[in-house]
Amino acid sequence: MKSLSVSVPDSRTLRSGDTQAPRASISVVIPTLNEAKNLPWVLRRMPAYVDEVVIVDGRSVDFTVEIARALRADVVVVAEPRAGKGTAVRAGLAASTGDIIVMLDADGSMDPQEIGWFISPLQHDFDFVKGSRYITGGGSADLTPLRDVGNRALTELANVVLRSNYSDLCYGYIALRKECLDVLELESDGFEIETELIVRAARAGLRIAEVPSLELNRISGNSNLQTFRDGWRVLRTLARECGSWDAPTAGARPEALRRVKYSYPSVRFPRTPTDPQSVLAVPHEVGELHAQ
Ligand SMILES: Nc1nc2c(ncn2[C@@H]2O[C@H](COP(=O)(O)OP(=O)(O)OP(=O)(O)O)[C@@H](O)[C@H]2O)c(=O)[nH]1
Ligand SMILES: [Mg+2]
Repeated sequence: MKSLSVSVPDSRTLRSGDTQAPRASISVVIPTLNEAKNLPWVLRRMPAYVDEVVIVDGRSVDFTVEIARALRADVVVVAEPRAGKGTAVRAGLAASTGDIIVMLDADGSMDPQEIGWFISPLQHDFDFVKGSRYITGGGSADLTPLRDVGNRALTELANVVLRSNYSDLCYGYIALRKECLDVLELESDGFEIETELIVRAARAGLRIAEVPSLELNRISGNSNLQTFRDGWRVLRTLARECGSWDAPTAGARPEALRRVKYSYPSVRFPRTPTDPQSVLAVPHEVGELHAQ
């Protein structure tokens, strides 16, 4: 009997001239301010299909940068001495080279193992994907009752003004296509960068999806967010954005985003149990840094 053999081309061996588009590359941008104790957990849970990790630091007085380098030799470190999460995020976005950029925090509250959930809608023609702690499958161990009420109120307000149906405004686990950055013209310096991103994405007509995300407790150290100060900044940003920012695309999905030059990685979505303590051990060389 004749046997039938089928050969499937391996994308790594495709020669130039082959029609298959290159795989989209993924960058992860992480602003860090004294996160030396938390970064090991975050970097160890980074999925293997992430091509580039960019940390933005310039103000840490612990060993955040050294630990990042010890754990991931190819980490890109962007120095940003000016204060503010927004300033850091903007510097990181500008420095990252991936076709897809994911933003997450360094304190262990956002699990890199969820990145696959964020990539999936991008594979299906969405431009901008944000995490939500309020839809089925999402949740938070970190939200205090006061912040929960404040966030719900701000989300409602944003939805009325934007005629959108976001479920979670003040949450910065976001993935987007790099082309979106030109459209969004980001300028915020503080925590309100998340509001700016989310409001402008809606006003610019991007295709937006929300995916569930489980926010965990910060592993160690103190939050840099102040509920009333930053809540007020979010409100002010919301007012400013809806009043004065003119979306360059006036609500129509930008032409540039309709042209996809790459194919998306076929990612698996692991959901391993999340136990920060189990992966907190710091490798030998980093332990020595602490001892100095
Ligand atoms: N480079 C840099 N990173 C910052 C700065 N402020 C905050 N970050 C980082 O931004 C991320 C979010 O900051 P957090 O202090 O955790 O604030 P939050 O997550 O909004 O608030 P919590 O829910 O209370 O943790 C963390 O990774 C911080 O290290 C800053 O001024 N510079
Ligand atoms: Mg945090």
